[in-house]
Amino acid sequence: MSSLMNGAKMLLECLAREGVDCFFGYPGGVTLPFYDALYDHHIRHVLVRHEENACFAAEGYARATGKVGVCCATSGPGATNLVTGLVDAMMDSIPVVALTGQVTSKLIGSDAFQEADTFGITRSCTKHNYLVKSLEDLPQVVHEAFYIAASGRPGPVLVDIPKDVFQAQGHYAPVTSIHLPGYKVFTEGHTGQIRRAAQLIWESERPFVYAGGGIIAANASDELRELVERIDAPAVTTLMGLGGLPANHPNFVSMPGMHGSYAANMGMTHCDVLIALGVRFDDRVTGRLAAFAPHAKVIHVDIDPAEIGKNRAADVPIVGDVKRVLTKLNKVLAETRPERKDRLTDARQEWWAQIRAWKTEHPLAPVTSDSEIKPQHLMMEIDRLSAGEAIVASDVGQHQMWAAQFIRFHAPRLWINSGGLGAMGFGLPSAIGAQFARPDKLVFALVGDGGFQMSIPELATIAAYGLPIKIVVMNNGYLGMVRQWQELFYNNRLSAVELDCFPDAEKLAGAYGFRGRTIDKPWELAAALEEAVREPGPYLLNVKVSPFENVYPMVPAGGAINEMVLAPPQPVAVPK
Ligand SMILES: Cc1ncc(C[n+]2csc(CCOP(=O)(O)OP(=O)(O)O)c2C)c(N)n1
Repeated sequence: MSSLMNGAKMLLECLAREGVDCFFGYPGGVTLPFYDALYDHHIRHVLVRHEENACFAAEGYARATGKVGVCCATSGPGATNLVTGLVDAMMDSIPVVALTGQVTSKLIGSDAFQEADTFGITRSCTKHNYLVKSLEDLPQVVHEAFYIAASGRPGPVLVDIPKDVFQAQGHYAPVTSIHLPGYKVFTEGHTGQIRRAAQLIWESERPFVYAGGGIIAANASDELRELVERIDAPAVTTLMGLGGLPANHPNFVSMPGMHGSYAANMGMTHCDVLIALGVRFDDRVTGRLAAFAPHAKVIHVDIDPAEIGKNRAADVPIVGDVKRVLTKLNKVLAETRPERKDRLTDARQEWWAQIRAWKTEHPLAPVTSDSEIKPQHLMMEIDRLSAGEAIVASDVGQHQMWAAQFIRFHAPRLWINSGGLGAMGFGLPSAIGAQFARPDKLVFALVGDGGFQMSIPELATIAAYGLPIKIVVMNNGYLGMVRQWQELFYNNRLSAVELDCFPDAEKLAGAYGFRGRTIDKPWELAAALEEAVREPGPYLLNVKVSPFENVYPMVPAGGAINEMVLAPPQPVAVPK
């Protein structure tokens, strides 16, 4: 039997047994006993400057490693500040355990100081949540929370712990098994459906692979690569799936969807078999659903049965872990590979010729200027310096889309962004989490001038821990993505989008004790980024880019994905 300990120490014991090496949080009244126990514990606590950023940092850690990210907040305002991060983790299926303090059990429901109904508030934005009723329940609950967060379709789990539970004394009894009736994870995939999928693939003239964040979550990149090579199909990876197939792989087309490439969207539209792997047919990918992949039979593999048929009916539905399903599918494909001397061979060659033609007709073309820094130019320079290997944690907006288009990722877990929720303020704190998770990696925090100002307090965290993050602000002086929509769809009536005050980057960084600089000339860009990368510590590079550049291609809201606007309208030449 273990020694007598209080709930706070017991919680730390549980975290240690779950392999937690660091977590992100902010203390308060009811978590005092926990922070007291932490005082001489080996697990590293990272003090962020806002609880929302604790959750985003935990996500950054989880996204960079695949391990569960952990964050912690006090009751009331601390807990409610976590909500955006929890929704974000829920939307993107990121394994996070959030620990919150709660007022003493006997005060619950009395409108006590800093009481909030955290359990009720977070019910719909967590995969599961708990209010711990007694110390005896604590270890079981915490280990269950980690199990639920990481298993099946990953997601956030919140554990709300009243102050008296932290203070109560008891013995830690190791939890040897997790038994959750009603929580079933189907990992294997139906053998018959896998065989049907293989048959459909071999009969297909125009197969197309549509791979998403599920590939990253399931660590299924190798299996995905084997599949595309085995069937020699073109493949796209979604915003959430970038890096799931190396960007320099010959079968990789690019990202599909609202700001996807012409070839990716045309491939989706004209394929006859769509192999959808760990995706959820998000509206930003499908555009108008009725017009999405109209000729395709759909094979849909997902661990979450609720995703199958949610937006698009599947002809071959396969519920399972995409890694295990692909392992089996690859085996069946190897066994059933037909001898090919028929019309299918010609059809497949024509399909590849068509894909290549689409790629060359409308490539994601580099855009540069002699007088101003084009956003695309900035992304191409980051791409050059990262060489497919750096972590890029992005915020939300135009810069995020240009980054997704132009920065190439050669491995999973390098591209970190808020996909489903699109939460501004995500970039900087998620970079912090990623840098703690991967101290060996070059980490860029790529942010807009809007999102940067939402998370600016975290400069203190970066400075305090000396994190060598390269903060690159793509500064267009506007809430760029909203300005783009106002220009294109609201007669250019720019309403509340101008960011007319931005701090001096050198002074701002200097105030925190690290280096910063502003540039606005294209010839300064390469050297300035190189200088930032060479700097052993953090660096803030404020890059002033053309203010009115728009992201293209663009599928207008409600449009079909083959109805892309490829470039800005050209001015009509007036005859002399
Ligand atoms: C928390 C939050 N508030 C508002 C929005 C709506 N929104 C989406 S993109 C965007 C503009 C972002 O501007 P900026 O950070 O400067 O990046 P840019 O688009 O210029 O690259 C806004 C306001 C959001 N996504 N998240």
